[in-house]
Amino acid sequence: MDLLLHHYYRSSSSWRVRWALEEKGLAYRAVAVNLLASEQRSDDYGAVSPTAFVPALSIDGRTFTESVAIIELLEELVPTPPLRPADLLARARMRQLVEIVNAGTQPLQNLSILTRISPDRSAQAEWARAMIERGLAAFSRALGPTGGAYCLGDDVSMADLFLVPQLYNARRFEVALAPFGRLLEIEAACLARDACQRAAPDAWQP
Ligand SMILES: N[C@@H](CCC(=O)N[C@@H](CS)C(=O)NCC(=O)O)C(=O)O
Repeated sequence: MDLLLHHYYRSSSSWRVRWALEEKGLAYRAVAVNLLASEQRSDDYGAVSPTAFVPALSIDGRTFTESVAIIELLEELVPTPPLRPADLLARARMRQLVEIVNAGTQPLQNLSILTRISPDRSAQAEWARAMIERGLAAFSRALGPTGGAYCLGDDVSMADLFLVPQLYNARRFEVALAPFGRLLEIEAACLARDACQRAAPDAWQP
């Protein structure tokens, strides 16, 4: 399988996909799209992605965007190790957690939204902080009391792949994380994984 990833090192959605690729031990080529230089809105990248967002993953020449769709496709193409629980109710809980980040948190603090909220950087940051705090609180409530190192027990899952990059964004926007102790424990367990570290922004910083 020939895999080509368009991504940005600091993009949380890109980290999700890099991490899935690493967990599955898949080799891939990567092309950096510099969001701060607005490369996502270039004609060249417009030919890759219909949304002008990263990530985009090309699999044998066919390109897919949206990290949920990409990771679910990888899961179907390469089922082991699994990133979704087999139990259907646990899988639904996982999707709920994924969407709290994917639909309910990250889009509201995305660069293209922040610049429309206000031209003022501190007003943008204040908005982003409020949205992230709200999202993490919802994630914590949805998680409930869990056993095991990860969101859904002893096995890493897509829920973790969405949580940890969102916590990274939370720090960038100086969200107070003390109320989210359980999430920080899960994050520490995830960051101890080689696959997570290989996918992390630090490993890709130009
Ligand atoms: N739901 C999309 C979100 C993609 C997204 O928002 N990507 C951000 C970086 S994390 C982006 O490209 N932002 C560029 C912009 O806002 O112009 C996914 O999961 O792939």
